[in-house]
Amino acid sequence: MKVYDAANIRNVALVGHSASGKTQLASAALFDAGTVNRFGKVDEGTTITDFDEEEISRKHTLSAGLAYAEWNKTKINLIDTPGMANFLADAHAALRVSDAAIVVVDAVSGVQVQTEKNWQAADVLGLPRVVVVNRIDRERASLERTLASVRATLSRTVIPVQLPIGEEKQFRGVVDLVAQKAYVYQTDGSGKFEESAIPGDMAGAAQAAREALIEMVAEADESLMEKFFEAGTLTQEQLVSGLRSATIAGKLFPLFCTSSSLNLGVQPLLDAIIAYLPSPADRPVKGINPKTGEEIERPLSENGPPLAFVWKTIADPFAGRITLFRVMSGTLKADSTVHNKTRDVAERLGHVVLMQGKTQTNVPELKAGDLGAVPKLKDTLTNDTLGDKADPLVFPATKFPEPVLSYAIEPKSRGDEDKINQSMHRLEEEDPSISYSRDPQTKELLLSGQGQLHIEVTVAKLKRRFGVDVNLKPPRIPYRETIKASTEAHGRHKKQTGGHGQFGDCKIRVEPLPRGTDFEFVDDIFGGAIPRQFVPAVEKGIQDARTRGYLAGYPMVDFRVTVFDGSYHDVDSNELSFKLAGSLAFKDAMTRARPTILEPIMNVEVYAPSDFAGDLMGDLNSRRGRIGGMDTRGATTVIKAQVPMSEMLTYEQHLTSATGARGSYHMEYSHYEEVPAMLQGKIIAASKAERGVAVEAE
Ligand SMILES: Nc1nc2c(ncn2[C@@H]2O[C@H](COP(=O)(O)OP(=O)(O)OP(=O)(O)O)[C@@H](O)[C@H]2O)c(=O)[nH]1
Ligand SMILES: [Mg+2]
Repeated sequence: MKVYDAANIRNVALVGHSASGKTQLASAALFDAGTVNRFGKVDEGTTITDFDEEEISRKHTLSAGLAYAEWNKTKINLIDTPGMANFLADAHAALRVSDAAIVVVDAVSGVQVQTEKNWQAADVLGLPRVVVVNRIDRERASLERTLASVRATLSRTVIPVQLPIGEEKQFRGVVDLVAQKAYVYQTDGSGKFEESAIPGDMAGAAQAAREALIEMVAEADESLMEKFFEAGTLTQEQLVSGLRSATIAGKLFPLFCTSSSLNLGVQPLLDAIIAYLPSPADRPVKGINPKTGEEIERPLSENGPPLAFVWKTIADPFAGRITLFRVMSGTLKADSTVHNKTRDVAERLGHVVLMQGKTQTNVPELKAGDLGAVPKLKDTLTNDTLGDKADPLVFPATKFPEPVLSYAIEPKSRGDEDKINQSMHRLEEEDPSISYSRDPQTKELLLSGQGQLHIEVTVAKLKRRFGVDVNLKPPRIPYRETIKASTEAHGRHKKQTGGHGQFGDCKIRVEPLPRGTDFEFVDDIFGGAIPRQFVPAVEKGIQDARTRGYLAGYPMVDFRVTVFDGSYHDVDSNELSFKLAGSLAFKDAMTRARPTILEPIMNVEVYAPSDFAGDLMGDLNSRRGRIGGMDTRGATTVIKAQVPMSEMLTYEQHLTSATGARGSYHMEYSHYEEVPAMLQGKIIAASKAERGVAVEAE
């Protein structure tokens, strides 16, 4: 295996809405480049990048997959990313180590919600992009409509550099507006094509589209603009180099046409990746000095000590951890030691490998700009920086989304709990957007993630990879409790049994605080009414009581407790007594402080064809949602609303059936609000029933 210089590497992430054909496109590219000799199909479970059993059985990418192809002496690293909302975190992680994004759009559906999310993520990272309009062979496919949707939602400066020859069943190839040639394909998946002149019936359209392209390229650069005005056009060289610079600068987004399942139009896309997208050498290395917070920027260099950023970890039950990184600078060699700068430990690298999906190939070294992996690292995790101890530069961590939904899991067979803990820990390393913990109140094992599907997939991985079977219990809503009135209260613990007695006594004031402030404790004791050393015990008693809640066992938040008086006994007072006094005072306060239940409210965005807008809004209303706005983007309506989390648990199924799977949604936690009085009784009863069971089981 060759070692490639940065100038001969392209790192691109395939991003876009689910089912736009990213995995199929990666598969066609690998086949056309001769990397594999069989054209893998998503529908047959034979692609390189969807290798996980869960991905194969669900026919969706669930985790970013890395592969590479050599094309015209250039190594193209392709990262195939998930398009489903629950798994978007991995697409963002992939963009962090890419120099450009290939945004794949379905020629029938146009831009969909995850396409936009990925576009915005690429925007934030300043990544150049090309747009690929895929699935042009499908019924109702249209470049014109798709282009309109792309321009309305992504950017006005998306510009076709190809036109499709035929659409729907007649799709046969592409006209290249730069080379002014036609490529007409065989439709047997072989990827074979013939180069010819532009078909006569397309000459006019091709001419007009080329002129539009030339104008856009000229507009992106002042000196080209002058040349354009002088000559009325651009030379071929000016067009090609102008298009490249404008694309790299993020001013233009060239658009290509493909059918990845027919393997049609893929080689011109590979040519374009090399011609128009930046190599790692074209982009500076950017990091921070964590000690000073100062930003560090330097040109990429193949010399000097290695510097690498870990963007992903795979948890393999047999091989252990596989750590995927990008060499940001220098050369990373097998059999060497590097410093993990994030954790300040040395890491011994045994093998350095290339990843072709799940297949690892040993290489002696990887140069700056390249993507690869190391198996079996001891301490290194996703988001770590590896390199030279003396170099201050560290790469900022990719922010993974906080989990929005929790399910309780229970082992199917007793005694599996240790194994679950270990395996879940490994899966957490692989997927930082899940979290696993034990509920301190109910002692249940909680698995939290980005949505129901995310939880189900995680549980399926647990079973397939680690052989542990669990039951999923209904999701729990993280309710909270709070108070609505201020009051004073008194707690006294007194016990006289034989020798030593117990005595603690305190008076407290409780007051509501604004949402999100959690809890405050104020010590307002004067004159030693409670001796100093016992005040923390009072606080501890109140803390314990408030985490157990009052109405329904949910933690109480957003209030202040001031302890302002009390009394003690020289002999009988001790910590335990004051703790109990604190807890008694808390309970006494709750009888007058008007306790109530809070529920999490989600920010929800629903995307669907406009015909469904009315029904979907009605449904959100019936889920106690507040509609915040409505927006039309092409044929898609975006509804924004705030909806209680408890009402959204069944939304995925509802949206799918209501829109024939054409709608999608995104939600994230917003804030807590009081549960309407008429619903509180139900929550209290459910919680009591649940806790009753938990107590019995103990
Ligand atoms: N007709 C047609 N079908 C396609 C084309 N590309 C992909 N498909 C099919 O569309 C479905 C989805 O393709 P994938 O490649 O898995 O889509 P994806 O974008 O990777 O989807 P996620 O992994 O969920 O993000 C599969 O059934 C493919 O066979 C195409 O160009 N034409
Ligand atoms: Mg995929």
